[in-house]
Amino acid sequence: MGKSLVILGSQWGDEGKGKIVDLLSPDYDYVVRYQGGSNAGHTVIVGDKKYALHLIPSGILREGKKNLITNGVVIALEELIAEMEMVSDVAGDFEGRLFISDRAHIVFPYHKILDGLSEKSKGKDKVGTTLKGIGPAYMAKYARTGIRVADLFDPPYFRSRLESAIGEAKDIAEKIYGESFDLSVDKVYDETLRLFEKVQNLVADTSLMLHKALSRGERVLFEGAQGTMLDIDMGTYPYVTSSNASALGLCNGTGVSPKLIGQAEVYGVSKAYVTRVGAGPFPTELNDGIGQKLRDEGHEYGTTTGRPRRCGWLDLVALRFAARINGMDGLIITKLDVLDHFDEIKVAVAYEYEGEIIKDFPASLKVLENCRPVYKTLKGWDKSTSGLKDKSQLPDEVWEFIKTVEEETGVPVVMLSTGPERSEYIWLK
Ligand code: 2SA
Ligand code: MG
Repeated sequence: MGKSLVILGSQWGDEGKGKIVDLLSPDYDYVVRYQGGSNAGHTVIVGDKKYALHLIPSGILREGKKNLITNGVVIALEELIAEMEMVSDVAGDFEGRLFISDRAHIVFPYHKILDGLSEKSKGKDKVGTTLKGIGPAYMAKYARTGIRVADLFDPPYFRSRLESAIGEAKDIAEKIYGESFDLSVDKVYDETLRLFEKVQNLVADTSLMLHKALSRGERVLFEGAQGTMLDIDMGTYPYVTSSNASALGLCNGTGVSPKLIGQAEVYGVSKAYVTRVGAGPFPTELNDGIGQKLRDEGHEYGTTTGRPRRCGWLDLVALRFAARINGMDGLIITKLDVLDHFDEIKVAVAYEYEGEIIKDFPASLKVLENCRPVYKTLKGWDKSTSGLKDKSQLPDEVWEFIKTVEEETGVPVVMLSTGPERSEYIWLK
């Protein structure tokens, strides 16, 4: 009997969490998605097939694992069902394998419309959302106008909630954004119930399930989506997502006591460099040939939207911050091989702001925008690390890179991912 484990993004998302969760899931009984929605894009490669998961936990690709979508997630039913169809060849029967919280909120078409209108109205200050309706769905949840999975079992109640929600969404569109949209209550109502019929047998009290599982000492793997720096409370607000994408979201997102969650270990996943999609501060961003080389070598384009990702050197100020707020027990570094052919590799160890050295990640957007990274320059290794499986094969310069990361963050690097395949990794601990 081992501990449960939390895997989360230490940066701005796309750190390669999907592959890591898939890799580690054989040792766990449950895999749990607890926040975000179909804005996530977790890519897992199995043999010659590539699966891009958005809502379903990556454990679905492993036989016998129970996969939970808990109350903190916002669910677009049409996307959930499309995804179930996509993985059905490996997943087999979903009953007993996929569970959906009765307390999770539903993302409706009007949330997606409002996401688009909100972004449009912001002009050049837009957040660069995935347009999946995530922000408006969480807004509805906190405004207490949201509709939950449990409500769909009571069609008259659902219909009355839907009528007022659509009315309100139209009002917001007109009064705030000066635009109108056409969406009939009947159509959304019928379509939602038609889709719900396909998944209603999967609905469960996932809070209770998890409480029991953890109390019995069963092993749970919690799969974070997006990344710590996109966390609604601790990220680069307002350029964040609308959920707690750090470990801070675990209790409210699962409905499980901190006492039980606190027994789990926490591993943060970080690329060997940094990427970000969407707008917002990014102190180590490189708008030059080096940034382009990282993008090309790392194939840095969004899984959900195909957008080119912004690229830059590893930011250890941000990583130190992520290590602290998540209580990280270990770091997993992915895409090391993208750095294989650079003469020099830089890592930011501090920021300089108005002549002062800052080592703690600041809250203020203004301060962040004017922070200049203070780099430590490391020697490149100019050898291929792609696909390596044994730590004795790692060049000395890679060990130097790892040592710097460990010293600056105070967290041991426990694993390196050396390629997209399931088998391409090295345990260092
Ligand atoms: P949203 O849609 O409201 O959550 O957008 C708010 C911000 O959060 C960022 N965000 C992401 N960043 C990286 N990866 C994400 N998932 C997909 C992927 C994204 C894609 O894995 O590639 O395909 O483009 C993700 N989801 C949200 C978003 O860029 C905004 O900055
Ligand atoms: Mg992703």
